Amino acid sequence: MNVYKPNEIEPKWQKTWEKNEQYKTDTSDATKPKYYALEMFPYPSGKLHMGHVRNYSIGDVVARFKKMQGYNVLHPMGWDSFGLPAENAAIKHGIHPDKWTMENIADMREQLKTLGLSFDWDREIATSTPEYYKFTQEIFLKMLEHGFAYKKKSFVNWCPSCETVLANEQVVQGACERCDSVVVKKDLEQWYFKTTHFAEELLQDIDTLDGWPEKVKTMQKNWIGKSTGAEITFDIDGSDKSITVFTTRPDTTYGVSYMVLAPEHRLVKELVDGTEYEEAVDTFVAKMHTMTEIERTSSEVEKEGMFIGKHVINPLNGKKVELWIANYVLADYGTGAVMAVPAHDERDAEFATKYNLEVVPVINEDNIMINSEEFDGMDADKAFEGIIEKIEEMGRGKKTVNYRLRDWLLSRQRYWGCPIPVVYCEECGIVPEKKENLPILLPTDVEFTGKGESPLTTSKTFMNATCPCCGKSARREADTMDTFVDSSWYFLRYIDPKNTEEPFGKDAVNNWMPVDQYIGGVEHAILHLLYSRFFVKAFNSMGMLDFKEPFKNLLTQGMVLKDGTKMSKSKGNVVAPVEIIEEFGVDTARLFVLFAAPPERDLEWSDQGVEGCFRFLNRVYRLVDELSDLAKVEATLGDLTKEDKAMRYTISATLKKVTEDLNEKFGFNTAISALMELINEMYKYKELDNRNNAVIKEGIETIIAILAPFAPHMGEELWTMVDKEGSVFDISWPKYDETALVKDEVEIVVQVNGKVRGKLSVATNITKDEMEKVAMEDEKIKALVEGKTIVKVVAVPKKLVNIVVK
Ligand code: ANZ
Ligand code: ZN
Repeated sequence: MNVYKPNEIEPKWQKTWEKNEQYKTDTSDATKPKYYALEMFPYPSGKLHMGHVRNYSIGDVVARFKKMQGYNVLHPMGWDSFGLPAENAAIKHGIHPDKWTMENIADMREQLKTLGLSFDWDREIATSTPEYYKFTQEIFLKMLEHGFAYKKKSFVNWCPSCETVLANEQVVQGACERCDSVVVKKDLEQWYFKTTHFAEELLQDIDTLDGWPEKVKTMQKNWIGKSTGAEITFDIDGSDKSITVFTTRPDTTYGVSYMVLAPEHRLVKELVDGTEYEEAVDTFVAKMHTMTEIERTSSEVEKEGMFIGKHVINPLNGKKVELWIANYVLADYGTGAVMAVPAHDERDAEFATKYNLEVVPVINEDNIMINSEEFDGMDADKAFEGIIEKIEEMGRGKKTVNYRLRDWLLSRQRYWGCPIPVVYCEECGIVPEKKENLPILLPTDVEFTGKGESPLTTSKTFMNATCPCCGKSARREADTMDTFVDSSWYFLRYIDPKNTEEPFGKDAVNNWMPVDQYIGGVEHAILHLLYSRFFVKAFNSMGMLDFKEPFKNLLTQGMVLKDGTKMSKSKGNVVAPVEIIEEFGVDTARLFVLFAAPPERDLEWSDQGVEGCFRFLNRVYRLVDELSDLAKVEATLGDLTKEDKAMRYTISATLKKVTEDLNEKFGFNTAISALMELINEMYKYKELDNRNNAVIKEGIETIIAILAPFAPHMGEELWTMVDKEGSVFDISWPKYDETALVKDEVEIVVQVNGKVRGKLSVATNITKDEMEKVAMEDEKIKALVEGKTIVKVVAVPKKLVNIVVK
């Protein structure tokens, strides 16, 4: 008798796989259909956590299952290795970010390898290596060339603690996503990607993503936030200047009783300069900069504003109304200006009440226009179109759509990111680096103080550059790219990781994209997924590839919780994967995270659950060990007893269920519980005196194949225990025997006056009459109906017979 020793068999199989290059993918092999399985690559923090174990275990089952189903599977892994923690380590411990990062990668790679994942390590990439960021820079230059990257000055989100700007997407409820500090607005010149160029496509194409969770699609739609309305231009009284507003309610234009500019609106300063309002406006604007967007627009917060001494003229009725600035109007939405209609807008109403401003209703309760000149009496919906037409005829505006989506602010005042490959030349202005000069390497003579400007400005070797255009000395761009730039194209690089000429070969990515299954945390539902979709659309429009969406199917896995909250260092409720692996082996850890909850749900950690999985694996091991001699020899089915048929039914039904669960809906937990039942049935069946060797063999082989994707080390071990050659992952996923699924007997229920009185086994194909006859002949039923009048008998095939008596 052998004993299950995961600590012996797991390292053994990992070595064998590595030696045999078991998971190396030949992407040029077109004899099999392709399958690209991808898990979001990790930031190399140095420590593997349970979230990783869950994410990669899910992906590994998918990859192994698809391989066994005959696909050419690509399953790569790499590192999202630029980022702030490395720089903070440099500031704190004086260790260079590159060294810190590379050591962490080495550590984490070793930890990942103990999980027995089927990654093709030959394709490993790290975004902080010059081999990779050379192409991130090349992509930036391409974007610049095509007008998809540009520089502009505007009010941007500034995190005072990280001392860097943040993209809108990185501000969560007015706070820095990373450090939680309150984000303030700063007027700075920054680099942007033109995500808004694809706003409509990004929105429309969401409907093609059938394999994405609805909730993620909704989040993306809301983030893009399309609203339809009009832009209307109001002249400023006594000036040649005008102000354009964006409104979703052109039908209310006759009801405008004042206008509001965002305090940061470019015109404000100009309009009040040298007037009696100047000082008060400056104070007000300064105060606004200390408030977050959330604070400013929250319905809880009191509306606040001031008149700035000017009036604007309503183009429709010539009415002069006051011009105000207020906290509730944002600079970067629409045009940063609002035509206020307190009769029909709640925010305006609140403001008008506070400051005693006029309220002019223009639509009555029946949705009919009033106080609107020639539109009076018209349905408001019709007036919506009518007023837009009139404004367009007058040349005072147009129908327009507005998106909440902003361009992606990509520059960061950080060191540990991809340098932006441009220089500033006094003669030539902003000049892109020449492609042959890439990569622009990060310098090593940098001081990390955590204060002030971008650390790159402290490096003389870096800052002093030559203008690629005129050859004179120039200053290099000191900002680096947001790390989301790195992760917006890594899935393409995996397909062609050794390409030294270009980021990726066009044919290669056309053949292998989209990713068939992408798996990662729901926290990336907006940022990373939207940016990656934008990159693919930009690449497509630049002719670099032919498809439009990167990820065909998306699974967003839930969190790993302990005692009801997310495992985290700060809460002190972390279970380290290594502890579990040392005690029970990695197959147990994998089985637990796959079994304890459906993948998209949160998973509550349970020590008993882990022990249960360990016991289950032991039970499988003992079963196979005991029956291995039988499973080794050839046998024929021959005549089958009722028990043989029942066992074969369970084997095939389990296989069918597991296949369906894995194919369609990530039913890992239900697949595993079906396997558990099969094991129970096998334990009973093997005790029979007249057990059939061929059935035993079929059962054992099926069990091993089903178990293998979940517990791959044990799968391989059991496979050799039954004398099979080669890897269990080189076999085809077994096909279930349809004929075994046809039961020739079913159990039916017999009722008397609706009460269940007995169960009978009958042939599946008997008629209703025969069913009734069998029921009436049953001894127990006979006794129950004796001496009574039979009113009627109802038979439902394969289900029941009901006898009504009086
Ligand atoms: C007049 C009006 C009348 C409005 C009415 C609404 C109701 P969504 O749907 O989110 O796109 N708005 C425009 N720009 C703004 C800004 N920068 N900051 C704050 N509010 C702004 O909202 C569009 C509406 O929000 C616009 O339509 C405008 O107010 C306001 F009965 O114009 B409305
Ligand atoms: Zn120059």
